[in-house]
Amino acid sequence: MLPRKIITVIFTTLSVGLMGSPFSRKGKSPLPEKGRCINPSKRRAWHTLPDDQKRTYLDSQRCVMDKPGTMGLPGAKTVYDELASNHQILARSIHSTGAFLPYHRYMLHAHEKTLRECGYDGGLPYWDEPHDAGNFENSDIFDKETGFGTCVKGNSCVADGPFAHRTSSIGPGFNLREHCVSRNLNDTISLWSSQEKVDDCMVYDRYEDLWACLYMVPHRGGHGGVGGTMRDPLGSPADPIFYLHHAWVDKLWFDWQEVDPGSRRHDMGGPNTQTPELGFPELPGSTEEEEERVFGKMPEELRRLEDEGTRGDEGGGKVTLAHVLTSLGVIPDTTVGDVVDTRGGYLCYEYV
Ligand SMILES: *[C@@H]1O[C@H](CO)[C@@H](O)[C@H](O)[C@H]1NC(C)=O
Ligand SMILES: [Cu+2]
Repeated sequence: MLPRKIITVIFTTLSVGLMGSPFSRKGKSPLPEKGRCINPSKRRAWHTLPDDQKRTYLDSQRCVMDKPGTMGLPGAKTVYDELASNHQILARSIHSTGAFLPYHRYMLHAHEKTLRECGYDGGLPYWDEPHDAGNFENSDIFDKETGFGTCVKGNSCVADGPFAHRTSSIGPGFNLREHCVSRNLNDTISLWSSQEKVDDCMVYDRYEDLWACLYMVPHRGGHGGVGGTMRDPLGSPADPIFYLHHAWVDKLWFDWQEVDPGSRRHDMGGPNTQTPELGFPELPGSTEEEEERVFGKMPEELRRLEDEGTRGDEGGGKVTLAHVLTSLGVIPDTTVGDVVDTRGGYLCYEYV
């Protein structure tokens, strides 16, 4: 099935067996402190990075995209595709649910690991979208030498820069059909990523309101502003700009938490699953209608993996700190509680 997952389970069992009992017998703390975070990596805005750092990031990104995948996930030919595949399979439990922010934070962490294996040792960059809102057209993030390639009006395949002529077999929607990575700039929609729209969300005091606001407005500003592949709610990670966009969304959650870390870092909520009558709230029609008209019928093997990844998500329930985050074996599963603090030990970074 998924060999790496089985290995993960074995390792987890082993390490609990090795570390748990001897420590507790001696009456010391039952487990060594779980990864302390002493020197958090710094996540910086792309437009502030020197060109050589931009190039290092882009080179590592290409390295991940050129490595053959090992997980056997449907449509995933490369290591890079494996997270895109996860995003497609689990799409309905990680969008318009309370797990939206924690899952994408976990996904960024997995993404960072893949880059590390390709020699990248800096902090993940983020796209400071308010800096470019309403003017994605002139953003230096789309530079064809030191950026992600030109983003043009009118849907077209990315034709220059480090990711020119890339294709993906994850998507569109639930399809597993090879298609080019495309963009279709819209600076009307990119205004949803403006500081004003961000501020509208930051007024909320409860996670339950925050996530929904970030999801519906600034998050969609980046996806719809870039357009093309980025506009596909399922297959969007095929465009590597996805990770810089989501690092920014993650920063918004981080910034909100920093206002009152004592309570906001542990504030969680939002529904566990999409409401079937609503599906994706930004799209017309129910889950079933979306599958018929927007995404295409979900193939059986994807459905089986979706079931596997969402077991335990009760319909009608709320997302809690105990909620499990899975990448179907790409990296070990964890819980929401492990990702709420970016300097908590499981994670070790901060936005500067
Ligand atoms: C940009 O998006 C807006 C809002 O969805 C839409 O009305 C408009 O037609 C789009 N512009 C282009 C050029 O596609
Ligand atoms: Cu997503």
